[in-house]
Amino acid sequence: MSNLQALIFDVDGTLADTERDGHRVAFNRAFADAGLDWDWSIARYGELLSVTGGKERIQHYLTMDDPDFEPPGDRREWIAALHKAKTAHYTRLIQENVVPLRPGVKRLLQDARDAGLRLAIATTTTPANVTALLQTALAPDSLDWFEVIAAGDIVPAKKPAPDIYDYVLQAMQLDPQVCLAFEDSHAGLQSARQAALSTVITVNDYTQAQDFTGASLVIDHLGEPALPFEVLAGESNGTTFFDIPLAQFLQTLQHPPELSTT
Ligand code: XBP
Ligand code: MG
Repeated sequence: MSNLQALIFDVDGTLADTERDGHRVAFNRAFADAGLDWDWSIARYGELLSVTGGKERIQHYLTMDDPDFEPPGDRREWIAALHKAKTAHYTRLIQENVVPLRPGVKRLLQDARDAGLRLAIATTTTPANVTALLQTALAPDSLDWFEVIAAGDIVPAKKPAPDIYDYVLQAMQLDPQVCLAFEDSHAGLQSARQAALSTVITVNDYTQAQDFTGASLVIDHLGEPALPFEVLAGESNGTTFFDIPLAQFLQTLQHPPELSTT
C-alpha cells in the first residue's frame, strides 16, 4: 500500500518546453539589446544547457566562446544585469502564451490536488519565470497550488546538486521516501536522486539522448487518456497515461540500492 504524500516538479522542460522558444529567445533578445553579437542557435543552446542556471550559462559562454571580450565594469554585475534583461524578455514572452504546458501536466496537477497530495516545485530558473509560466499556462491562482516553490538562487548550488530538492523536503518536513519527483534532464535526475527521491523522467528534444539510469520511469510525456505515453524505460503498471495510481505504484517500488546515487 502506498503512502505517497507529495509530488515535486521541475519546471523547465518538465512542466513546459520552455528552453528553445522561451529561454533561448530571451537570451538572444537581451544580447541584441546589449549590443552583443552573440546569437545562440537551437543546436548550440542544446550544448549550453549542460550548464544549469542562466547567469552560469552566460559566464560559461563568455569564457568558452568569446574569451577576448572584456565586459565593462565588474564582470559579475555585468552578467547579473544582462541576465536581468533576459528575465524581463522571458517573462514577457511567457505572458504572450508562446509556450504551452506539456501533455498531461495540468490534468495530473488537478488530480493530485483532488487526491489531497501535497505539491512543490524545485527548479533552477528564476522565481519570476515560474510565476509567469504558472499564472499564464496553468491557472491565474495556481501559485497557491504549490506549498513550496523553490527556485533559482535560493540555494547556493544549482542542479545537479541536490540542494534545491533538499530545500523542498526540509521546508515541507517530508522524507524523500513518501515523495515522487518529476524531471526532464540528466542534471535534474542527479539532483533528485542525490536527495533520495524516486524520479519520473519525461524526455524532450534536448534531453532524449541523455542517461537516465536510476529513474523510476522514463516516458516521452505524461500522456492523456486519448494521448498515450511511450515507455522508454521502466514499468508503467499497464497504464498509458500518468495518473495518481501510477504515481503510487512507482513510489511503493522505490529503488533498488544499486541504482541509488546517494
Ligand atoms: C533549467 C535551467 C534554467 C533555465 C534558465 O534547469 O537550466 O537555467 O534554462 O533559467 P532545470 P534562468 O530545468 O534543471 O531546473 O535564466 O532564470 O537561470
Ligand atoms: Mg528541467
